[in-house]
Amino acid sequence: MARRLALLLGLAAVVAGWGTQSLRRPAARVGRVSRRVARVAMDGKYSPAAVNEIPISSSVSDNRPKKVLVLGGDGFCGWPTSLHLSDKGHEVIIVDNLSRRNIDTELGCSSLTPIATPQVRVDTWNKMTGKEIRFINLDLAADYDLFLQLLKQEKPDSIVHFAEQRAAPYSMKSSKHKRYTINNNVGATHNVLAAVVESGLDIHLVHLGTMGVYGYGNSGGEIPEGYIDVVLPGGREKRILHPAYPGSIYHTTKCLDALLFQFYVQNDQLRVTDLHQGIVWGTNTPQTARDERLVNRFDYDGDYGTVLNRFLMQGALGIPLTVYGTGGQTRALIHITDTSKCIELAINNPPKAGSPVEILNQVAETARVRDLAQLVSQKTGTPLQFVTNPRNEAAENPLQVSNQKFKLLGLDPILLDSAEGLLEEVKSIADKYKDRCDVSAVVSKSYWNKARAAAAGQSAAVDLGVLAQPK
Ligand code: NAD
Ligand code: USQ
Repeated sequence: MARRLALLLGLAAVVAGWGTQSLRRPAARVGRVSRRVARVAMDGKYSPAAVNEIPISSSVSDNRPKKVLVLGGDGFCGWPTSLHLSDKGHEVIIVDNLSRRNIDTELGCSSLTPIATPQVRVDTWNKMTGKEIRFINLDLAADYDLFLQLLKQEKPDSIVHFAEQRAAPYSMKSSKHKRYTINNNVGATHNVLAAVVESGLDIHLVHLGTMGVYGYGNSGGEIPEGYIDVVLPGGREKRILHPAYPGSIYHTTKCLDALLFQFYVQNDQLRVTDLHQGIVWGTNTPQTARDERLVNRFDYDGDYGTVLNRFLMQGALGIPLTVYGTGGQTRALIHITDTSKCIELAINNPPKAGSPVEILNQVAETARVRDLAQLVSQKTGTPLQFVTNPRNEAAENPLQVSNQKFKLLGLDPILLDSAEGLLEEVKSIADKYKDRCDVSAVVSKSYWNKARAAAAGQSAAVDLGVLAQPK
């Protein structure tokens, strides 16, 4: 009965025309040669204004092998990036407190793929390649003195900072989760900055931020890379950080991080690159695919699973595709292999000391959620299921994003249109490990506020009923 209802909902969506849009049609003009800059008029409102050429403002190309600390190197983005950097000849030291693995235990859910322990992962890679990745278990938000000691001892050229609680739904579950996310993320980032200053070393910090710091579609046009030119009251022109429009406590931590970077760069002339990354999809990279023990994490649950990977997993298992609201949310995407490549481009192009925080949009393209669902539905025959949105977000939004800086650095991003094989690969990984899937974990049980919880409560029985019966 519930399954039929889901099918009917899916069909209704298709009849309403939601499912028939081309995936590329709403996509941003990503990667144009110029970017549109918004100006704040005297009344404080944005209006699209001048077109402005912004090259990488201050970077110095430096392709020498480097010693790199990868903070959060046991995670979904950090692990493949560590392998990619090692593969390219950089010396990699992973720092991670395994909090993500502990959160799996808290949530009673684990990666769809069976990830090996950090020790097994690193040993496997080291034996296979003759290179050496080291692993250090350290809490960046708590173990300041140990981290400072590590910096002084190892003297890294670069730090890549992935080590934050990264799920928006997890950050909105309860006051406890909100407080943890703020304390962990802002605490870790500030400790890293303070330790770099105290060490006296010239270390380039590359941080993983998020597209969500900009909000989605609040720029009055294409989202520029970090900064926006405004005309202040009185007619004075100024370039400022793009205003922050976070949509969750998690996203708010990235906005707070951005202010910390701005302060430390100005006060201590640190070299900082902040990468505003879109939603990462995919699982394996050329390096993680080399051995089963190197397999990357695959989150599919309602808190940590991100939209396209969730849809591909749901499609593989015959679980109706959980489109929140109308699915009119447009978001930026990037494949995990490109994430690793972008990080290497970033560490090889550090900004000069004293120049503003270098901000790059780490995205390949944008797509609308219901179009992603439709794409997966066409591949798998699994219907869409429109469920009450647990999140407080715009039901429909356009999104245009500039990614010209990475393109200028040589990135040729993977696009969904030509990623048939990679989409198939994620689906086949989901299929391979489907016995590890806990279907009850698929539904999101995290609501942005009381009104969202109440609204979801009205339809929860239907949603749960459908998801309890995968084919
Ligand atoms: P993840 O949760 O898989 O990895 C984060 C890692 O950091 C985990 O291994 C965790 O144990 C570690 N960590 C967290 N707090 C720590 C602390 N205090 N001390 C030491 N280690 C700590 O997340 P991910 O998907 O790999 O994301 C990595 C970064 O990229 C995050 O900062 C995230 O905000 C950003 N990002 C991710 C995506 C995405 O789609 N996954 C998109 C945009 C940006
Ligand atoms: N969504 C669905 N159905 C689902 C899951 C999600 O419709 O089953 C919708 C959400 O409502 C949202 C969109 O898909 O509108 C994206 O959700 P998501 O969970 O894939 O991504 P998000 O919560 O934005 O967070 C992820 C990462 C985060 C990163 C961010 C980049 O978890 O670390 O910062 O993507 S961005 O979205 O560009 O800000």
